[in-house]
Formats: sequence, C-alpha cells, structure tokens
Amino acid sequence: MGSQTTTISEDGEFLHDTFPEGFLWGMGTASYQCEGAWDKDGKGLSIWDTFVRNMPEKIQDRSTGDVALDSYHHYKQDVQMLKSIGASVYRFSLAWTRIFPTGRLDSFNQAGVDYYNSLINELLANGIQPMVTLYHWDLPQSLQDIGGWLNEEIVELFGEYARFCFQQFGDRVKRWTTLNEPFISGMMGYYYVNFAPCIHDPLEGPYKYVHNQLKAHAQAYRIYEAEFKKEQNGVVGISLDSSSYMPFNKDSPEDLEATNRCFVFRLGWMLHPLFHGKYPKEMREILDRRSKQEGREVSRLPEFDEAWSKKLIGTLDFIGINFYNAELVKGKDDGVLPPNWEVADGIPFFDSNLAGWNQDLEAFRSHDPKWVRCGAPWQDFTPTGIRDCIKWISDTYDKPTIMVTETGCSGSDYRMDDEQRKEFFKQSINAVLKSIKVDGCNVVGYSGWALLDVWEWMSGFTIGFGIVHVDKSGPNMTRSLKDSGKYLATIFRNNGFPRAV
Ligand code: GBH
Repeated sequence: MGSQTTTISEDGEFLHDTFPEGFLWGMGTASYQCEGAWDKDGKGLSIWDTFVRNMPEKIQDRSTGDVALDSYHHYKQDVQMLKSIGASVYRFSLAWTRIFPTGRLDSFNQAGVDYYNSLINELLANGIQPMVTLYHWDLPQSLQDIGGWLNEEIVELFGEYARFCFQQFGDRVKRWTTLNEPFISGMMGYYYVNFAPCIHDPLEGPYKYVHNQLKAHAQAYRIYEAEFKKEQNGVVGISLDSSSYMPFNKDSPEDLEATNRCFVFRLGWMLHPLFHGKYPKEMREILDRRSKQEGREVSRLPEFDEAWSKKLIGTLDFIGINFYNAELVKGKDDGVLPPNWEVADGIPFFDSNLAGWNQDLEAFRSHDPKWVRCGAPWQDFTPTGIRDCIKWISDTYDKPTIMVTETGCSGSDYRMDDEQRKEFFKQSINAVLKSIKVDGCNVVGYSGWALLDVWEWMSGFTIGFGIVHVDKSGPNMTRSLKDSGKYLATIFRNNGFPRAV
C-alpha cells in the first residue's frame, strides 16, 4: 500500500477498565426489518411494502419484510433474549403506518398503539428501558404519494405523528430518536436508488431530502420541549451514520484536509445545522461553486431562512452514532488508491465517479485491501473506527452527549458460533471505552446492531447482523442466543472489561 501510514491497529493496547455507572447497554432493531404482520390489524402500506412489491428485483433474494421475524407476534421472545444478555435498553422503531395507516391523524388505528403498548410494558416489566426511533425508513405510502420527504408538508405531518407518540408512550419512553440515518436513507433512496422510494435524482434529491428531515427533526424536538419535557423528563436525539475516515497518508496535509471534509460532508451536513443553524461553511462554498459551474441559478444546497435557522439550533439532547465501515481518504486521485468494494450491479457503494455527493465532497475514498472482510460485500472488519467518529463529533461540537445507536458485524452464514461478530463487539466496545477514558468524550450508552438477524433491506435474508438466531422455518420462530450474544452478556454484566475478570 505504498505510502499509507495510518492503520486501524494504531488504536493501541486493549484497555482493561469499566464504563461509567449507569452506562446504557442494549441492542436494536427496526420495525420493517423484524415485525412482519405487514397488513395485520389495520396497518397501512409503507414505501417499503410497495417497493418490495413493485421492484422485487431490487432485493437480492427477492424476499420481503411481510413476515420478517414476526416480532409482531413474538415480541415476548425478543424481550426474553434482551433480558438474557442483561440489556438495560432496547432500541426499536415504530411503524408510522401501524398507528396512522395513511400517516395522517384522521386515520388513527388503535391496534397499532396496543401493539407498542404491549411491547413497551413487556420491556419495563423485565427491567429494560424502551428507546424509540420514530422513523426508521418506513414512510406511509400515502405521504410518498404527495412527494414524501421532498414535500415540505412532511415537516408538519411528522411533527403531528411525533406529538401523538410522545403523548401516548412518553410516560414510559424516556429516550427518543427522531430519525434514523438521514444520509443513508437519502442517498439510497434518491442517489443509488437501492432503497424505497427509489427516485433517481442524484444531484438534488439527497440535499432536499436531508433539508426536510432536519426541519422535521427540529419540529419534533420543539414539540417535545414545549409540551412534554417538563412532565416526562425524557431526551430527544437523532441517529446519524458515518464511516470513520482516515487519511491515506497522515503526513499529507492534503489527505488530512480531505479526511476532515469527508466527516464534514457526512456528519457536519446534519450536525452543523442542529448546532449552528446553517450548513457547514465548506459545504456551502463547494456546493455553491459547483452549482454555478453547472449553470444553475440556485445552489443545490438549500438554505434555512432565519426562523428555521433559529428553530434548528440546540435541538439535540444527545447524538446517536451508527458506524459500520472505515474508509481511506486521499485529497487527490493519483491512481494510488486501491479499487473500492465491488458491490452488486457493478456499482461500488462509495463511488467517487458518481456525480452528486460523491464528487461534491472533493475527496477520494477507498478501503485497504488488506482489511479482513465481514459477511456483507460492503463491510470490512474495522470495529475500532467508531472511536474516530466519536472523537470527530466531540472535537467539532464541544463534547456533546453521544450514544452509540448502531454498530455491528455482517455475516452471510447465520451460524451460532459467530466468532468474527464476537471479536467485532469486543474490539468495538473497547474502542468506545477509550473514547471515554482516553479521549474524554461523553458517551452514555452502546446499543449494538442487531438483536436479531433482521431482514437486511436490499440484501434481504442473505446477510444478518444478529446476536440472536431465529428459526424462520419453525412454527414458533424460536430465538436462540449466538456465541456473540453470550459474550456480550459478559461485557454487559461486568460493565466493561475489569482487569480482574
Ligand atoms: C444501518 O444502515 C441501518 O440503520 C440498519 O437498518 C441496517 O440493518 C444496518 O445498518 C446494516 O446495514 O450494498 O454497497 O449499496 C447502515 C448502512 C445500509 C450500509 C446499506 C450499507 C448497502 C451498501 N448500510 N448499505 S451497498
């Protein structure tokens, strides 16, 4: 690898120490990926229900989330699994269409509320805190029909939905995230078009999408703050995805600058508006310049007016970080970077040659072919990279409260003796321990991905992240703990890695 001087192993020695008292330990899922019961008890259609029907070829094994792991009927087993690993928190999402089949208040469906009440109460009865994601990608199809996230009306509608959820569940749910991964869902939905709603608008789509998602986030946050916070005393955040970007050559100022630019375009894109009311300066300059060069009168990067700018600032009680990959970054494409991951359809996931975001950030990214692969074609085994993401957020935004809301290891074989996943969690959690003890970051919890081998979007049931195996062919959908889950139970019980153990 020639002049490459940064490696993930520079992370240093294993740290024997424990996490702060009260540190949250858990695992997560998302509604469409595990619930099934896609048309049961009055549930409406989401964009994923329609996507898997209209474009079955987009899903690798042509499977759907119609039944998924049928958590709708087996949630008690899920809770027992969480209990058996000693989890203190369960991160799951609400299907908007179960509660409001059309997404609007007038379509209210009591059965949806009943289901989530049962799940929440079962968790609490077993000593586990519910942590709710309001939106993990399953937008009501009726709202997509009016333009979905690209129609500004969504901001009000999301706020109304959020208010209802705070009202119904907020007496027991004290930890909320509004949205899961605006970057991934915007890019996959409008750029790579591998996700619903699958509308190809690579130059403007993701920027408009994120713009309205940020407003919707702030809308929900302000509603909680004004109407519920005092009485319910919970916290509201967002879950953001990032790779850990590393300079190809850490002695090259050009590579270092490009590395920072990647973080700015990935995390700063969302965080800067929520801290400072506007997009990062680097993004503003680059997007305005490029838009002009493209002959546009208006920049592809929208602006927040003054009222919105004010409304956005300070709308995070904590930042959720989701992490899966490390990437090497160069400031110049001099042919030295190795080829990127090859992915289905011949399109590399992070393709510096695709117009739009991938070019807008004016950096060149790839991976180190020496890195070991995980089960998914897009994932290398780089668990400690999470520490770089946490540090970048902490340094850039003055030590905010951070929670790991996802990280995990893909497998393609669904085996019970999942050694690689066990090792992933061990190294990943140790890296987070260093974030706290060495880097001085304020991390309050770790919720890994995923509790179950959930349906993996475009990869269907060809790839799993679960620490729990599900017997999908059996009548009871029996859940059993894999080796990684047993190992996590030990870490959770010890609150880390005390030296004596
Ligand atoms: C998260 O997305 C999601 O929140 C969660 O629902 C999901 O199950 C989990 O991660 C695992 O993927 O084949 O090259 O086009 C994280 C981002 C989304 C990254 C899908 C890889 C496919 C890449 N992942 N994406 S590619």
